[in-house]
Amino acid sequence: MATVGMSLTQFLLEEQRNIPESKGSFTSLFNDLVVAAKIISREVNKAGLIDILGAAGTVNVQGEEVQKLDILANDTIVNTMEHGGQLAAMASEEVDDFIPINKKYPRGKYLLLFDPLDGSSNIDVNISVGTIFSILKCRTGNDATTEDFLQPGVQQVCAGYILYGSSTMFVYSTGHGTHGFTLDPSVGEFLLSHENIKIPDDGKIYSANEANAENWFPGTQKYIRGLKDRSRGYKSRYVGSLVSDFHRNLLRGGVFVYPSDKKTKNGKLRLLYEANPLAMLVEQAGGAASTGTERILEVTPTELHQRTSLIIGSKNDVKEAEELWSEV
Ligand code: AHM
Ligand code: MG
Repeated sequence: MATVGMSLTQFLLEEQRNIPESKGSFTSLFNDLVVAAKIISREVNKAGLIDILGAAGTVNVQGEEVQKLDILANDTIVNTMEHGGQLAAMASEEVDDFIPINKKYPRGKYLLLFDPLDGSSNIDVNISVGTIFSILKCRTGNDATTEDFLQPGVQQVCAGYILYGSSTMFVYSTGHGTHGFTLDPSVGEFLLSHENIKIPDDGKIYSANEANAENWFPGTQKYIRGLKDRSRGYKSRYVGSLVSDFHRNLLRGGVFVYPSDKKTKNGKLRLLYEANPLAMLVEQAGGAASTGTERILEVTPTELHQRTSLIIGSKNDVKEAEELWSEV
């Protein structure tokens, strides 16, 4: 049992000491990520004060409007991470191809995949957004190709998110439980606030964009209709920032559903940057994540920007959804 208030760096060092083969390169990579998180947090917090709100005037590979803060968060991560010597390459939701490490810097064995600012369409209205990340080992050494990124989520060595909310939180897992840290601005450190998070097996919250209900397949419609049975006591909560909806459900219990439907055959959310990292975190907390028919972490990706149907949260809620999913 660690001490509440222990810093994220100390906590990780202790965790890594228990892994005999750990040589410190992961810890060093992780520390750079913590610095990037603090920089983005600072910028997000002053979003209303300086000229970083609004659209950048471009669209990303997904055809979505890019926000200025998306670019700022993306560049902060790339610039902070590329010179550490631990990464073979990176991949970002906002960048078409993978991002090689600048030749000026040494390369390492890890791959970093990230959604720099999830929920960024919410930023102009002061709603919580977040950064989601996933770390893999580059199986072919340090000369990465796209194929190296296409590993099922079970291969992740670490996953996490930083939530820029009423406080900034860093939640991560290296496969030894899911732990949460809160940024104490007075000392500039993430301090342990939520050790070994456990999601309740049954939730009372469901999160879905019900404006899409008309396009849902019958199984999804039946599942959500069932949750509306007043005797079951469910509430509907949907922020529209995946990290925020996920974080609330992780702590309180509940299920987040963004299914594939008649219009978006492959779903909306991205497997590598969003679904896989959150699936690792939820499983480490005792929950589950599914496409409706398959465990998210076992899906073998075929494309960097692959989308997926996602049902994620409390174990029994996800199970119930899976049972109804294929009904026609
Ligand atoms: P983003 O990564 O471009 O911000 O998009 C993902 C977001 C999620 O945060 C959120 O859960 C979802 O899109 C909301 O989609 P919708 O507006 O269709 O409900
Ligand atoms: Mg996103």
